[in-house]
Amino acid sequence: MNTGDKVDFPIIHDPRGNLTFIEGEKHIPFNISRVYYLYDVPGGAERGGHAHYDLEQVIIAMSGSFDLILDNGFKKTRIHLNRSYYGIYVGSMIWREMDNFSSGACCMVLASKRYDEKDYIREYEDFIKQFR
Ligand code: T46
Repeated sequence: MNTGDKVDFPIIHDPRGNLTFIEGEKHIPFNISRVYYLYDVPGGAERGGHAHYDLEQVIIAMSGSFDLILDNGFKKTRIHLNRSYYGIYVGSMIWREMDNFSSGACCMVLASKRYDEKDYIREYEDFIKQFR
């Protein structure tokens, strides 16, 4: 799986409301070690602005919408997320930013590892140095 790939999850359609489920190593290419979510994001706010040495993630718009900007050191891609039945795969060494959050947006992230500040590259210059 490549960074930016859309990952479609199963949908059980039901007149009572739809149901989607995600199983680690089956619907996404890693075991889920951590789940976190961003919510109550004020209008105009930006999140992200870093890369990870090792972490893999799948990013999902659980409600509302937002944009995910992915930068592999050579090219930037902007992806609009607005459904809870798919996610975007983000591999290691990708600079990511998120903006354009709608009101009520909730961004859920499935992560391959537990939180580790040492896995972050928080300065863009340090990130870009890895490719030059
Ligand atoms: C990412 C984007 C999409 C923790 O203590 N545990 C955690 O699991 C996380 C994710 C964060 N934190 C602490 C670290 C900071 O003190 O929460 C604070 C805010 O984290 P950060 O500024 O990194 O949040 P975002 O929204 O800019 O980035 C997050 C993830 O950190 C990052 O991995 O890819 O969401």
